[in-house]
Amino acid sequence: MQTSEKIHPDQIESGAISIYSDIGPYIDYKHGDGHVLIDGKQSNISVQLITPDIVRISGSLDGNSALMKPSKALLPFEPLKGWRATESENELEITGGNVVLVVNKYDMSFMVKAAQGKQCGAYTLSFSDKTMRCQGSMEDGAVIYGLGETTGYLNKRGERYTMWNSDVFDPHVPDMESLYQSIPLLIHHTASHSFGLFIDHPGKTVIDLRESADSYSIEASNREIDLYVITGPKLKDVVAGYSKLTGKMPLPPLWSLGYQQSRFSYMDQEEVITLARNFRAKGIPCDVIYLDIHYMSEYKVFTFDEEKFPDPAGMMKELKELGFRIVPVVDPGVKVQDGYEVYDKGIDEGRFCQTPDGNQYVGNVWPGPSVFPDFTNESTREWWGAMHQFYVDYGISGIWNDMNEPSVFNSLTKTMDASVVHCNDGNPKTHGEMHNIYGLLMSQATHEGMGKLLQGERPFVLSRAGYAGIQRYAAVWTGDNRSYWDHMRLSISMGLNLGLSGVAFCGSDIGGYMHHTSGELLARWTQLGVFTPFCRNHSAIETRNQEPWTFDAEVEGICRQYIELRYRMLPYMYSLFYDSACSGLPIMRPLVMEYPEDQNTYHLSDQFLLGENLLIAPICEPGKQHRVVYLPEGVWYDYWNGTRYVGGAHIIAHAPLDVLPMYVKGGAIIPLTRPMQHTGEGHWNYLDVHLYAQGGAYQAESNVETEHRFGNGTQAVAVAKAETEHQTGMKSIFNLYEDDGISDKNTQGAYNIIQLQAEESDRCFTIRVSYEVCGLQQGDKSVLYTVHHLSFIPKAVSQISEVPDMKHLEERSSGWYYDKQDNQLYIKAPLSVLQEVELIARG
Ligand code: MIG
Repeated sequence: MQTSEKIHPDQIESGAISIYSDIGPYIDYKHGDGHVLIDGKQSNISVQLITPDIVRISGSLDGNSALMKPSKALLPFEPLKGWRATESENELEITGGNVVLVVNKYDMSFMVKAAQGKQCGAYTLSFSDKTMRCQGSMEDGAVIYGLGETTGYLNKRGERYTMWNSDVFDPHVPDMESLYQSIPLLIHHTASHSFGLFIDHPGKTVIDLRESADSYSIEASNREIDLYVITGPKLKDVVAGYSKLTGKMPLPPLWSLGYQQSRFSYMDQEEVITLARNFRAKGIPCDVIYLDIHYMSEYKVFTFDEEKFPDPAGMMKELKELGFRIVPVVDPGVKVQDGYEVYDKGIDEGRFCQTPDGNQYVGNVWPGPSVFPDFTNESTREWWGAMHQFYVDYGISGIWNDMNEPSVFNSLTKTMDASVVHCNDGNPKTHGEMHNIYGLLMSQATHEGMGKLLQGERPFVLSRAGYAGIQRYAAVWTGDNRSYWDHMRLSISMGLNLGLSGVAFCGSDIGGYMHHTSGELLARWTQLGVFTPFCRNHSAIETRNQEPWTFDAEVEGICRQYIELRYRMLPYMYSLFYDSACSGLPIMRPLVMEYPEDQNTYHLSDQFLLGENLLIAPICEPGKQHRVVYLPEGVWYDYWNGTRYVGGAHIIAHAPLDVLPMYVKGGAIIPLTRPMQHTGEGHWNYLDVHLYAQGGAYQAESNVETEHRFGNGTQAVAVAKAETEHQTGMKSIFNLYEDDGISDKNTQGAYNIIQLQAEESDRCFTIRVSYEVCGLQQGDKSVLYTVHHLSFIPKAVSQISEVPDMKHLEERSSGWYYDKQDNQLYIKAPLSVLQEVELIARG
């Protein structure tokens, strides 16, 4: 702990100020193979087109910038050809694809413009002894998103971050400029357009959005700088464009979407089995139990402690019968111990990182003195990957990579020495130059290795550290948070910016890791956590237990209810995961992504959308039962009681402890299934499809203050009738994805896409369902459609007969029933691959 002495006026260190010089003036330019090389007095910069909308600008003080190699964050690319250059007295203008670059000859600062002349920033490059710096313009009123895993709020303007993967056990407060992941992506957003700037530098990079009101600076600790401008113009284009550079999350196995339980540590085999039995006895769905470091013998990776886990195979067998998977932690540090196979082999084969004088680099971690694989070599990644046979033999298909910043227990740098050498497949670099990518390469080794060993099954990897592109190999959790309400709130903005930075599969320790959670906090955090892509409850050694039943019956009931809701929502969730795997867009997304022109959304750090149409607004403070929720344009319904709102307004949600404020947009189609104890298979024989009509006409301009009513559906309908302007022909689509949930056959076409369509017109509501893609043979499904908030009373549904009540509907394979009280129309009809379904309800 520090005291006030820290700020003793006589001991304040004055930071050394670096003097930066311009890289210009301009000398000349020449066309190269897929690039333009611009020579300046101090540096040369090269310009390449990666896609018609993404331009790479590399600057080098010493070498030829056109030869600079991108880091392993990037997917391989071939620059496009066809730059055109025109020179005037003061400027060089080069045009390629949809991008125009205007270079000022005086100092070689440049401006990037996109199609339709949209400005994508003005940039000045400069340098000092060992650093290159880029200053980028920030427009008035612009907000800045991205930057991966950082503390703070959604908008990063006014903050400063250091990209340097760090094991931060101290509380994650705004002063923490570095956390475990480094994703140097800035997204500049205004109502008119968005663009992104990605800085590919796995060494230390300082990004300062605080010093100046109208510009930010990026300092890369290197004599070169490598920038990518992603021109947008929409926020979604930027995120999708970034995912073209750094890749997308592969669709994970369905079980990794289930609820997961962890603790540092479940100490022995008996405790693990008892935990699993407890979940089933209490009827709380769960798919995964984590094994933290105590499962190992002397913290040696690829071992089981023979005393505490005497029969891992037997344990795995029982867990399998109960429907559980195990995900063990695997750290990079390998214990220095003669006779330990991993160590011996690694030394023989030269697998570990060395110091510049050719000795093994040894650092202290859990096992004591340890050596660290040099994951920058492909052969070492393969070696490491293949060793996972040890886990696969026990039936394990998921691995948890921790401490891979890498974290080293030394008080000075807390990581490997910067001088440690990485062989990097024959292009050696220092650890200082590659630090931020170490964890990604470990997860790559793990993911690729497991992928091979599992022979057709999809692996799951969870990683603490990462760099741009980590999404290709691992899901990410946000490390050692605390059981603070503030950290629950923080997990939302962290998840949102991770999602905007390409990492769709992310989450935080539910309930909080350090500190002692409370029943109320656990209930609220579980409500939030079941709507984050990665859903795991985890807590630290010596903290109070926080499994769902460790408080009272009320808390347990709330946890069960919401975890069940997650399982019911799996068809919806899994489809969002599939979308994300195709588009690179996040699953949990900030409202600004869907409503980029609505300035009310720009700073929303405590509510989010799951997909496009489901709005989640958690309660993040103790003792609170109300909160303000912003509903953007359109019609919204309270998920729980159906109250109808016209958006573009702030409302006050009432949320007793068992209520998570959730809103569904008019037009939404949300497919659910029955709750289950674990995920099992990825296709659903029973679907419960909820369709939300617009609830009658609405006036886009109308003021919600006078519009909304708390209460039952009757009032809501009355409100709807009072409105005059009719919206007709509303049409919406949801693509429901299903596959076998586990194998990689999905990548060879073994999946189905069931297209659900709803169309609303005057006194008519039509549902159409068809198999858009049918690559997986399936039996018929039983589907119950619930249409909420019809604007008319249905008299008939085409080709389906009416039944007198819900009980009759349950007993039959088809029929319809209209519940006047709730204004809900239920239609039951089988769905088969062969036949398209068309259901028309008329009033
Ligand atoms: O320095 O493996 O963030 O989730 O329980 C602690 C023990 C090492 C840090 C991880 C945490 C995990 C813990 N690990």
